[in-house]
Amino acid sequence: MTVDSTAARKPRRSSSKRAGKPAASPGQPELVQLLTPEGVRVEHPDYSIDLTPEELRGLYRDMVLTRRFDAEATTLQRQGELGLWASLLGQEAAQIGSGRATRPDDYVFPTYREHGVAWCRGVDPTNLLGMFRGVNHGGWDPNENNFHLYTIVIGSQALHATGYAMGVAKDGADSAVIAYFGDGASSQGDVAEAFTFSAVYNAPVVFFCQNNQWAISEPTERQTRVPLYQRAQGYGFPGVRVDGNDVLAVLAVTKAALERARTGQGPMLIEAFTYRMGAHTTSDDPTKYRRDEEREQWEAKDPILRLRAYLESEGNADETFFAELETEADALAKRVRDAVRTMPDPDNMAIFENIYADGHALVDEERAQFAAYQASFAEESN
Ligand SMILES: Cc1ncc(C[n+]2csc(CCOP(=O)(O)OP(=O)(O)O)c2C)c(N)n1
Ligand SMILES: [Mg+2]
Repeated sequence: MTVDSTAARKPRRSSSKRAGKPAASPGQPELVQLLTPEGVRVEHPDYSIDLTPEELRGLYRDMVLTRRFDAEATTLQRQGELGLWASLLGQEAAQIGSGRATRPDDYVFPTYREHGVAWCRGVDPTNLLGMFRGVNHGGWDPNENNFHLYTIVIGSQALHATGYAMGVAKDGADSAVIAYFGDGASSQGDVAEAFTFSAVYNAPVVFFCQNNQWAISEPTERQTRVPLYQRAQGYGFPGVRVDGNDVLAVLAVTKAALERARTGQGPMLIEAFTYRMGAHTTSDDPTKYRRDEEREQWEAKDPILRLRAYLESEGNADETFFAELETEADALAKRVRDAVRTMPDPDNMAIFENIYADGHALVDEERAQFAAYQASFAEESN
């Protein structure tokens, strides 16, 4: 799906600000919302935000470029250039809103799907692709942008983030840490342990759970009998559910949570209620376990469409802006394609590097075995 074809819809209602109770789906608890799916600006008693037209356009640009990058990566996988890709389609607001809430000195622990957060942290998108092409184990220096390497072991980064945050507190620094994980990860012991430790040590960490409704083929009702954000209460820190497709609400809520952490008020859990519009990864076929109607319902809540509707109805972005952004997205897509196709293959022996800081006898033995194995091919061909 290209950005422009999805973003062309017009707002369905006037966008004048109105105060009122935030919307909730039937049978679901209320969630923090500042922009309705129709692009109408609403107020929330606990969370407010006041952005300039330029800042609003900036958030829109971030989401459009991230979606385009993601679409390009999916296509590259289909063309055999990547081994695998985990798409963020539908989760742009959750990631851009929270990513833009962080300060450069904050530290971010992502899963494998946080391409939008990486974008906000300043990690070059092409660097995200090396691991998925199988030419490196990460592709960026975590300390350059305070953005840790992608973590595949579900939930483990919640503990890494908690330990890091405890260190931040011991250093007396006023930065915060944010850990991303999914609804499925919330069932992991590591996440429960992270909640316990962070609460007891009052660690400056924000737990950002993107509830995208699915953990591969398992729906959220297989993970929990209570709304996920309510779990925080049992550990002794606040939890909040935010409309994860509303970039303004996510930004406001995450800023507040990070500020709490920075000012010594301890951890907080944010449940960003969103939807994984695509497959779990390119190896997955969601038509085997979920209905098209479900996806269609969520398409009506598209994070990019609603911000576009708001920008247009307020006269804060014109056709030139949207056209230039499309050109910029095309250029980004081309840059990504060119970068992937020209990524050098790693040296065969590189796999033995960076395992132990000071080396290890077993690794040395394996390296020697592998070198001999490779040399045997040269002998055969002689
Ligand atoms: C410890 C561990 N168990 C199982 C897996 C296999 N696995 C990969 S992704 C995934 C589902 C994760 O779902 P969720 O946390 O909701 O994140 P999402 O993929 O939806 O963003 C599982 C079970 C894994 N990577 N690590
Ligand atoms: Mg999930």
